[in-house]
Amino acid sequence: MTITLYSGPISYFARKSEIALGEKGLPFARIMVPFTQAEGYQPKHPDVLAANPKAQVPVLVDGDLTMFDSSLIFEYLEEAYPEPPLLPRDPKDRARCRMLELFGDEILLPAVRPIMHRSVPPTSAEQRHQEEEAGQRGEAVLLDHYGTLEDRIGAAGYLSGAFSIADIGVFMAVTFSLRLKGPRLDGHPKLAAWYARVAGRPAVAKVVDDLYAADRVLSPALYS
Ligand SMILES: N[C@@H](CCC(=O)N[C@@H](CS)C(=O)NCC(=O)O)C(=O)O
Repeated sequence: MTITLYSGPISYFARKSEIALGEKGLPFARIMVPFTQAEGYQPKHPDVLAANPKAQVPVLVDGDLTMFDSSLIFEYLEEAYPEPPLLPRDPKDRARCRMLELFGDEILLPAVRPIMHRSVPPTSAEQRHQEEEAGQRGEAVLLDHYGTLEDRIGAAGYLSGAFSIADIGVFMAVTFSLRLKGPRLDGHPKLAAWYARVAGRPAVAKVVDDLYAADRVLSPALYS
């Protein structure tokens, strides 16, 4: 039975799910919900409204299961389709891996939010100046976290043993920062090498190419 994923063209969380499905080699039908910079996720897709009380993507349908939330989708995919694994085996290592995935969503992404204004044209020079002041504070926080992550890359070249959901989460946050012209990784050579390593994985590259293709259409302010 085919898996269906409701995704969004520049949805941080839905693109995480796409990477996990790709890494596990699971074919899926993708339904892109409407998104524009002006209207956001309006109008909401009726299937997403029916499936998720938070009215958010990703939503995954697998047979008689309909579920939402990218981290819960990781958990489901790992249990239902264990090979190849996207979490370590040892319970404590699994806990560490989950915390790093959460670090991407709940620590890095909030530091990226203050630069999200860059994806739309400025309404006034004064407003953009104020937005950029907040943005620069976010960038300083990000750089601080990059320093921490620099020491977290393990012997296998990934964040939590072999490639895992920790890499997917942190990679997506760093990708969002880079697409929003956030701080470059040059000052953090191990993190930069990790980023290139993750970006080079076929399942990741496919999603990133697709994300940037959508972004060039939806966020011309970033590409002018
Ligand atoms: N914790 C959720 C967050 C999902 C989320 O915020 N999705 C965004 C797109 S990246 C969304 O659908 N936003 C529309 C809205 O909140 O109205 C997850 O991990 O899936």
